[in-house]
Amino acid sequence: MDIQGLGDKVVAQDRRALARAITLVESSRADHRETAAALIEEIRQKSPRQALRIGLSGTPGVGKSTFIESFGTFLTEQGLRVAVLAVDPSSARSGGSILGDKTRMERLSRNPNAFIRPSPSQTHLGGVARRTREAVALCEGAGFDVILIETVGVGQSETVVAEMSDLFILLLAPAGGDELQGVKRGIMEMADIILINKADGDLKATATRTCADYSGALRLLRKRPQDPEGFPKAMTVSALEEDGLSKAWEEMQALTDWRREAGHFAGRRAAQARFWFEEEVKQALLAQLQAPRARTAMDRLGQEVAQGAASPTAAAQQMLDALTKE
Ligand SMILES: Nc1nc2c(ncn2[C@@H]2O[C@H](COP(=O)(O)OP(=O)(O)OP(=O)(O)O)[C@@H](O)[C@H]2O)c(=O)[nH]1
Ligand SMILES: [Mg+2]
Repeated sequence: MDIQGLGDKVVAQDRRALARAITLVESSRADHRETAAALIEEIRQKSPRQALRIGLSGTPGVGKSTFIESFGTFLTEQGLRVAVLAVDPSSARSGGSILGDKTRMERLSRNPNAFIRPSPSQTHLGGVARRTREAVALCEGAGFDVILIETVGVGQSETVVAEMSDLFILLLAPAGGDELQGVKRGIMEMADIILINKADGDLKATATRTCADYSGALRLLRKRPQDPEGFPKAMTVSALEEDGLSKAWEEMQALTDWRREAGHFAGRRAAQARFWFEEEVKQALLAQLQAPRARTAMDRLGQEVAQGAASPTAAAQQMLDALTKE
């Protein structure tokens, strides 16, 4: 494969080349992995562009797709180029979440300044995380200004998305009653901005109340060094009526500008790069354990341990020695 040629095309904002490049990073074939790594490096050197990476999470039905459609369109109207990616560990659920509701993103998917890439049908979160992170790098190299990374709010995928985003947005629905919808504290602590969606029609008053509840809850959280006064904050929006979108964008920009000036933006990216480096090493080590020879050794040592012929510690040491010797 002509890596340089493909890299040139991606940097020149050729959409088909970008789609091909993403297909390459999605592949788990060893030779593809090598080519993909070379391609990413090639593009990184050709195009040191930086996009604003916005992670977006919310439970099924909260309006993520509708929000991405209207907010993405709004951003393109501001003259920005927008890429949409997804981390969906449960994509087996609907066979690729974004594709499943392409209809909800019809306008955006036809927009020449937007690029939507559905989640690949991989179930292993580690694989999806790597693929998305590399797709983010490719979209950045292709000069997108904003990259929206969507995830459905179940399980660990929020953490994965937060670890590859500059801003993390939590989308919530208006809720009656005084309980905070069982949103886990850990997830609230990751949020930079909470958007209460569906603040329209009959739901508007409830949305305003929910927003006040969350504003209160956010004030009770421990202050984070990466936040200026007033953040994290809760706001209401209506993705359907396209209301509150420019206000939300203003807040995102204000927060980003502040973080850039205070050094937190670069600091967070540096910490994330380090995190993913360590993650890659761990994944690679785990993969080594799956190799046939390693599995045979694991079985043999496992039996010895079970029969009392070796202690777990000693057997583990033998196993690690065998791995590093290979
Ligand atoms: N009233 C109102 N309804 C909305 C709004 N945003 C989304 N909806 C509706 O909520 C339903 C779910 O919206 P989606 O955008 O598909 O939600 P989602 O979070 O992408 O859902 P999953 O893909 O299943 O996780 C749809 O019927 C939307 O029309 C809004 O701002 N106001
Ligand atoms: Mg959706």
